[in-house]
Amino acid sequence: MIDTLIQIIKEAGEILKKGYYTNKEITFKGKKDLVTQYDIAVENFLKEKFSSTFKEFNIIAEESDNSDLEFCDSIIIDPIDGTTNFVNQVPHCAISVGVYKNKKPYIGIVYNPILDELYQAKIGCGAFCNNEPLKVTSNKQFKESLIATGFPYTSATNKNDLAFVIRNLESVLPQCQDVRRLGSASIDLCMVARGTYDGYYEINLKAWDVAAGMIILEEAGGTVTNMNNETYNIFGKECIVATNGLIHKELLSYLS
Ligand code: LIP
Repeated sequence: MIDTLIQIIKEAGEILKKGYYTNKEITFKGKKDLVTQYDIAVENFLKEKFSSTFKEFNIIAEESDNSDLEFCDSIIIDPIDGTTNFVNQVPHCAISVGVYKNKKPYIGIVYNPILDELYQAKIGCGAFCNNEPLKVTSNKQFKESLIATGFPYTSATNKNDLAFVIRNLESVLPQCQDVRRLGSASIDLCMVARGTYDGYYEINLKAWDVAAGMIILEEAGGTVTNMNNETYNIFGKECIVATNGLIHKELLSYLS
């Protein structure tokens, strides 16, 4: 299954790449939440190919109405994770595809066609970027850790969400090496997996932002939980905390 998925995702990457270098029609789903005709085109392409090839799976996708779908044997798609980057030609945007069987993680693929980086993992088989094995850092020192985060779109309209961002930046930033915000949750998780970042946290993510990246990170030896150090629910409105495992408890201790 994984080889066919990769082949289809690489074809979809050509649509993303074409859009990246041309003018886009932008519409707003929310005050900050953008969508372009390329998000729709990539999603439609993937849905058509996946539904004819993998008939036993239903497809949950960012730009679709998923209300009558039950999560079980599911392919979860974010056609362009990092749409604001895509619109502004910041080269951190990716097609994210997570495959779940009986609600359990099975395959994760995150493809950034601009940098031509394809991250992949299948449960029990390790994680790879362009076929090179991925491994989280072995850093135990929080003060030497590079931590990534994200700012939820809802911080424009919800004071509590904005307060969360500021409060936690105030508590994490002085304790670590530095903080990054690249604007694509799926890539952020892969960058913890490849050992670029030591940890990452963010609130209000959707299942399609994290479904694939979580599998890749866990297969690279990382740890993913919610803020209470419990199993992260991809459909819950929780804070995701994703690390190399070694700094996990310390990062959790700074978050509130
Ligand atoms: C985005 C993320 C980004 C996060 C935003 C949003 P989109 O996904 O990956 O990092 O901060 O809240 O969810 O909308 O570009 O697919």
